[in-house]
Amino acid sequence: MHINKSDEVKAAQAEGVPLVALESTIITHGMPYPDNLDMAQTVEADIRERGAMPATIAVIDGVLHVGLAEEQAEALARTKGAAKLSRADLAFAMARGMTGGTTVAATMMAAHLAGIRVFATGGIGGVHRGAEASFDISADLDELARTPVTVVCAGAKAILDVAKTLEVLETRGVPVVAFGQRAFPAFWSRDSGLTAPLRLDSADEIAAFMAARDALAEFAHGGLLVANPVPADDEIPAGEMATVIAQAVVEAEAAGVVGKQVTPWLLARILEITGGRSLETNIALVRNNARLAADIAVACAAESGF
Ligand code: PSU
Ligand code: MN
Repeated sequence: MHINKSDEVKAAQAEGVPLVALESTIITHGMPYPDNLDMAQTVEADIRERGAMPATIAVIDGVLHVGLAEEQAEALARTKGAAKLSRADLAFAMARGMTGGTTVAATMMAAHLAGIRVFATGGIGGVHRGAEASFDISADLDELARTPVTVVCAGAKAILDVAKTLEVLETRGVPVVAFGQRAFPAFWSRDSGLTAPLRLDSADEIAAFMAARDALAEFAHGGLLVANPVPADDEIPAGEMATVIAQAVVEAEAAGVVGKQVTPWLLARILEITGGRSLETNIALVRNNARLAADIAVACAAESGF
């Protein structure tokens, strides 16, 4: 079998317990060991605490897992040389018996296949700075346009061109909702300096929006992006991040980093430059997103009368 749901995920679906999908590139490529494992376990616990069931998605030895057992999560967090699997790579990894973390795009595909509507991550991929020359635009954006899953993130990573990322999302018809504020957040910072197109203030409001979108499902509408600002106590203000990011981006270019390596390389370099502070913020924002995603999944279940 190429696809495997964990027993816990199967039981949750049989009993109507709301589910929240989690990605795994953040485990394999987004953070160093053992912080990655710690983060993965804490985030799963956060979701359970809010009355939902986590389903971490990853490919292990060619099997697409929806829901990981503890030993599997631990092994994945320790794996050196795991692949980074986006839409284009998912079936290839399954055919070739590979092990890898799924990006936002591939996790959305797997979540939709498994009947999971809500997914929490850190920050989505987007339009890279200099994309007018490199054409480097994350497959996450196209996936959001096409696959009906609600993705809770802390905005686009500030290593990107956030304004162009919002433009592409608008062109592709993806609703972008800032949670509890007007500003579109920028991952480590609460405010990117740009206003989000839409704003909602509670999980119930988001669930109601999702239900209204379901009424238009015939038009094959895709995903919904919820941008949840990092808690104020954990943020690194945009002004401070700007110099760090600018330095990392220049260094990446000088080192000739391209393609899939760009995002992991920049995250790792920013961690070094900030002396680990960016990692603390990254963990805090993922936890914050997991809690909101769980609240949304619970609100959706109430809305649909479970
Ligand atoms: N959020 C994080 N850390 C990460 C990522 C998101 O806090 O490492 C990953 C996600 O899996 C996202 C990917 O899909 O970075 C984007 O990569 P790219 O720009 O190559 O599409
Ligand atoms: Mn890319």
